[in-house]
Amino acid sequence: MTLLIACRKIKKDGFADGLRALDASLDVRIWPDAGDLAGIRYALVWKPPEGVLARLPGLRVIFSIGAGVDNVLSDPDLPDVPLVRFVDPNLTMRMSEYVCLHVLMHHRRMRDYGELQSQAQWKEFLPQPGANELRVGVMGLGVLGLDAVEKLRMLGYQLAGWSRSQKQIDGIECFAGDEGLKPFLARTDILVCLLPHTPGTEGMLNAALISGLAQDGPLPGPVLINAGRGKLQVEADILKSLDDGGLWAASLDVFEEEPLPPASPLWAHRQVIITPHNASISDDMAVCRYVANQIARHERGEPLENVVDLSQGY
Ligand code: NDP
Ligand code: OXD
Repeated sequence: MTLLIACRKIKKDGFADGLRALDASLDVRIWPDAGDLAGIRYALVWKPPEGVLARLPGLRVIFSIGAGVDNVLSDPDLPDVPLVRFVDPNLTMRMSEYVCLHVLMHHRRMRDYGELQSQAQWKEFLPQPGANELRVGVMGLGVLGLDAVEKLRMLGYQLAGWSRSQKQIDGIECFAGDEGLKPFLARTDILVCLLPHTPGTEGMLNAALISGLAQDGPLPGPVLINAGRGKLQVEADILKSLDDGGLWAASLDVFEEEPLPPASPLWAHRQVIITPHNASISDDMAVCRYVANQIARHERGEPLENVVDLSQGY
């Protein structure tokens, strides 16, 4: 059995070594040293070079190294075989850590205290409401969003979630679809985005959406936390909203263009926390175990897990 690793911009050797160690019968190749293309049955990809997958006539399954698959679906010549995305407890746990950390950073005003510390200023009192007075809204109630709301709930926040299909989750106010968006935003002080990038979500974190957020919350203004995808956000609108008070603060892990260009005004904005698309990075060995397990399932004739719905794009 042959598996091809076809990735741009990330190290591949760890995946190759890990897969070989887990399954000695697997012939692992790394693009462009692919050998005979006809024998390749599986592909493991992240931003695969366009057109490569279409050149593999025996391809049965594509595995995405990430939970998000926009980087694979953007290949105009993507072959018609199942695309399996990465779902893993370690990835989920780390995303929830990021979400809780950043909700707390803004709630407990750590940017402001950091600035006061840099001026050696002892100022005990900046208004900090209790978690139970703050309304957090999570966009995307999939694998990552559901875990994040569970963990935020333990901290005591008032929680709501928004997704494409209606959900029912104990203790979480659930909104869905276009009609649910307005009321969801109107009750949200801290907005967390864990949505995939699809034609339906592109550009939605824009001025219109920001202006729908609650303006009567206990913080100086609404907060945006985006760890979904950068193509959802309109950075010019976010900057403008930060400057005119439509937003009080933001944590951004993903950007319209990555790496975020040095000239972006987001870098220097006092109320913005920037992380370099590392809210939750897929662990190499966890990916290898996941892929080896899925291949074994497939070879036994069992259904693959976490197959992407190509009609929805996630
Ligand atoms: P899932 O596919 O499990 O969940 C996606 C959620 O988004 C679902 O609840 C879905 O609704 C909802 N959704 C999709 N489209 C729409 C829409 N048009 N309107 C409303 N809701 C919508 O994905 P995961 O939770 O596993 O991952 C989410 C995203 O997180 C990934 O696609 C990736 O972009 C990003 N990510 C970022 C990382 C980082 O380090 N920054 C790391 C890993 C992932 P429904 O439930 O109705 O289907
Ligand atoms: C992912 C990511 O989609 O790392 O897993 O962004």
